[in-house]
Amino acid sequence: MNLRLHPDSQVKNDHIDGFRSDVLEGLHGNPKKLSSKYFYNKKGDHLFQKIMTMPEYYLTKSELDIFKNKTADLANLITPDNEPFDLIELGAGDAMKSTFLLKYLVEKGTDFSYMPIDISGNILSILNKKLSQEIPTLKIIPLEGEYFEMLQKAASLSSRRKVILFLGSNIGNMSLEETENFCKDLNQNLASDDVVLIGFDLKKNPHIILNAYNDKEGITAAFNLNLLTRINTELDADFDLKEFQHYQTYDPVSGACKSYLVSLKDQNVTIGNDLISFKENELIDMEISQKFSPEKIQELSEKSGFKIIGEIKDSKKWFVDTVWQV
Ligand code: AVJ
Repeated sequence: MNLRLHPDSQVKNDHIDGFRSDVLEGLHGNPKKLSSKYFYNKKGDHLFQKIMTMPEYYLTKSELDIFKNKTADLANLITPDNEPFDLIELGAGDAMKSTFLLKYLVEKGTDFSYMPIDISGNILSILNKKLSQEIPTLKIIPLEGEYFEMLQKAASLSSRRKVILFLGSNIGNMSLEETENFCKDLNQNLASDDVVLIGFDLKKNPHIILNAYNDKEGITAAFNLNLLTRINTELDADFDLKEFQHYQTYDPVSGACKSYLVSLKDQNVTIGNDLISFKENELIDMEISQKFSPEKIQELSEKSGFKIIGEIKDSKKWFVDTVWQV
């Protein structure tokens, strides 16, 4: 595997500068936009862990059902011959689901290293600590940063066959166009026996989907608002959190589940030396969590040059883990 730099990652050698310029560019645009990849600071990691335990947030439970109860099937799809390989996880988080697969492979005596990639150094150190206790013999190489940058790093550390995990419908945080480009890039940079395990949240009753992102307790709202707090502290800004309100939508036709923050009045916000003006009811586009039909998944794989060699659904058939080969 010989990965190119993703165009996105080339400008971002410095963490804060990338954050500042992304935020300013997004808020100077029309419509205003912030990137959900910045949700994951320490507080954001904690809020997302709370989201995963909410009864409404079925995604984690559905995929956990697959990883817990269909572990052998998963292992068979990604490593049919049990030959040595590297297991790279994009957006690993706390690796709660993948731990079941890791344990299974270690018990089977499979020779592999685990390379979790995440944008949050905080969650990676939690993961590292937890996994070294739970599976002491596992070789863990945590990689903090953006997906493609760290994939390249992983490829430079080892030349074994790659199995890439991209779970939790993390792929849904990109627009459909970005998703297609991402999959094409991935395809161009993998060797022919490498595989990618991608988790997709499937279209289902729209109430179930909307409720997962619109909890009464306001945890999802706090998760969104936390990005404004992060901008306040890290970029010297003065967002008044009381004057922004979370608004969630789901369009069952396109499958786009989107979150916004609504400005509750005409107001100015300063970010360092920059001034951003909001009209009353003006929106900040915060996050997309795209939902997929089986046909769309098939189409995406074909357009990006992959072949789907297997898929496993949870018992409710709400979520699917698919295995893609070049
Ligand atoms: C971590 C990207 C899979 O989009 O479902 C949860 C993030 N946002 N609730 C998702 C999220 C609001 C989550 N992913």
